[in-house]
Amino acid sequence: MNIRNIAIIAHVDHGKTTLVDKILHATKVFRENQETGELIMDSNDLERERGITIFSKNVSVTYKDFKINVIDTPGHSDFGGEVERVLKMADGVLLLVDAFEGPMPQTRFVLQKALALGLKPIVVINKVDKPNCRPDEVHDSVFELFFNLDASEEQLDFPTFYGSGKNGWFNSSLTQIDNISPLLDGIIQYVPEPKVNEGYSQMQITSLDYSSFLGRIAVGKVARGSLKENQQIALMQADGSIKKMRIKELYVFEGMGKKKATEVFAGDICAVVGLDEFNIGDTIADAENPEALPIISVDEPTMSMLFGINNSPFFGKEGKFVTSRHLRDRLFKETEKNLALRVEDSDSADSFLVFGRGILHLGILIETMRREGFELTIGQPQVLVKTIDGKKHEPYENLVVDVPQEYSGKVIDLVTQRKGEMLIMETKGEMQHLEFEIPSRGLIGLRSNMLTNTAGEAVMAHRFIDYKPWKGHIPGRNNGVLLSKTTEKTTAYSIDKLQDRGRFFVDPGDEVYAGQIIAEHIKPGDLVVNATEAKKLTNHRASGSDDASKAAPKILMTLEECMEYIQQDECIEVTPKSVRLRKTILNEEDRKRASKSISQEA
Ligand SMILES: Nc1nc2c(ncn2[C@@H]2O[C@H](COP(=O)(O)OP(=O)(O)OP(=O)(O)O)[C@@H](O)[C@H]2O)c(=O)[nH]1
Ligand SMILES: [Mg+2]
Repeated sequence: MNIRNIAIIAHVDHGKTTLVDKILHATKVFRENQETGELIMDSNDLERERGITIFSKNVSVTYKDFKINVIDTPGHSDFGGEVERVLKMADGVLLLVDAFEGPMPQTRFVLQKALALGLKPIVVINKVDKPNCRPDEVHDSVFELFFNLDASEEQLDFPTFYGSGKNGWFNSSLTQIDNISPLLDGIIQYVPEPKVNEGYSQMQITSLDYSSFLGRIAVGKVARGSLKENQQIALMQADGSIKKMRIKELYVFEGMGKKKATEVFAGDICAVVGLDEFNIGDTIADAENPEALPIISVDEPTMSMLFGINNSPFFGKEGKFVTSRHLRDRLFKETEKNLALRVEDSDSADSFLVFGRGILHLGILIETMRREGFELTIGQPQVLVKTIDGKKHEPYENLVVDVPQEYSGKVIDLVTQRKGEMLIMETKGEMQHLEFEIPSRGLIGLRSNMLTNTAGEAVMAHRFIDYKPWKGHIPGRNNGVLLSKTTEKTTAYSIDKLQDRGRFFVDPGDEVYAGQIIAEHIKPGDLVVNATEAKKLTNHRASGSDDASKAAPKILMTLEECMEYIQQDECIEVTPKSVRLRKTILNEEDRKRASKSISQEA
């Protein structure tokens, strides 16, 4: 059977998963009338809640005697390393670009990777149903991007399709139709068939799947020869070691699932069951004539956080896994599949340094662990500095902000305060398009500030560029916090009284502890307050009105917002049920002493 292997790549939210959904429908993967719902591909709980793709996924459809293996990839920049790896399974890519937004930082990154692998992209200008979209202009800027990324003549001559994944059509022109057949025909026509090399078995493991029945499953494209059920193979690892083992079962992708196979030939994407211990990047090779494929290089981490056991007074109340042993085992296990993650022991036996690609990358791990029943203490995210030629260097990123004209001044101010430099400013429809270069440090906490300052209208995206010289002091949070003086239940009475002091993170009736951050102070500087006082009882009780709280509803922050919010001397307590902000040193006296000794050192 003829095979086509394509990966769908794009900036976050440009519509990759929606397109995969439409491909599944168009090729009748589902029974007639089968209830499927939206974005069935984002199947993981966290993906559904956040509306983003975290893990790349394989599906396979049949169209006109062709088997098309489709790989959906995540668009968020923290998962760029994952995209880079799975591109190794593809012989072509669909580069999706939003017809309004045009190429964004991650468009550039994924395209660059695809071009470097010699793939010839098909460009899909998506979302042409959006009002004010500019498909022709976007097409021109995509061409310019190819050109700037040194695309070859052949790559520059890319085919373009236009349409709307949401409305279920794609065409080679802007003429609206009612299906996606032109795009499917385009895939068959423009994506080359996979190279089929004869010879001894060879497959590089480029991704990983889990099954509760089968355990860890190795996924990759068979590069040479074939793989057979029960075959004796050599697993060749990055450190040069070679382990002999046997393939228990083989699967190929079919629809959204997998189908058992006895032999899988070069060119097809295959899932291997029964390998004891393997890592992504390992080569499955012929047992007698083992030859490894080149090692996959992975993006270096740019950020670190301290993960510790929960040492708050509420320790152990809500979680199942609370010891440093649990924590350590879980973190090291994660590094087996989470390639961009690194874990190191710290000076303390109760905490570990976890290195990742960004706030979201680490946030997803914390959220996953909390759902598994872990309790943790998380420290402030730190960017990784490097010494290059004897000088301190830090990661820099490209930051793109699209914002209505009237707010552009504010955005520029905000980014400049954080040591960003503006590179580009241009008008895009009714929006102002701004591009900056900014130290990654400056990005931490920027998003929420940006949204408050632009009435929620700013759309921002950023992407790591390189390490560059240290840019000096960047101001942290402006406001101080209100800290609880006591360990008790907060009362409506106290919180009411403190309304003009700060904006609360807790509701009346919540249990709090001394040293917990319960509100943002309206001014700089921290304040220890009593939020747990009960109202003095009097004989005269105004009927009813006493209990009615006038307190504003508490501010809800996501885990990632909390990660960006806290300062050096603060941390986050994460349990399956709660996320609490706190000072690292809970006792007021100890805290004062510590901050004194720090300011003396400085
Ligand atoms: N107007 C419009 N919206 C679309 C279209 N295609 C997708 N969307 C919407 O855009 C949002 C993102 O779509 P997804 O398919 O999840 O985007 P994605 O590229 O997979 O996003 P990530 O996996 O997070 O990178 C969803 O709200 C979709 O409904 C389209 O053609 N037109
Ligand atoms: Mg997606």
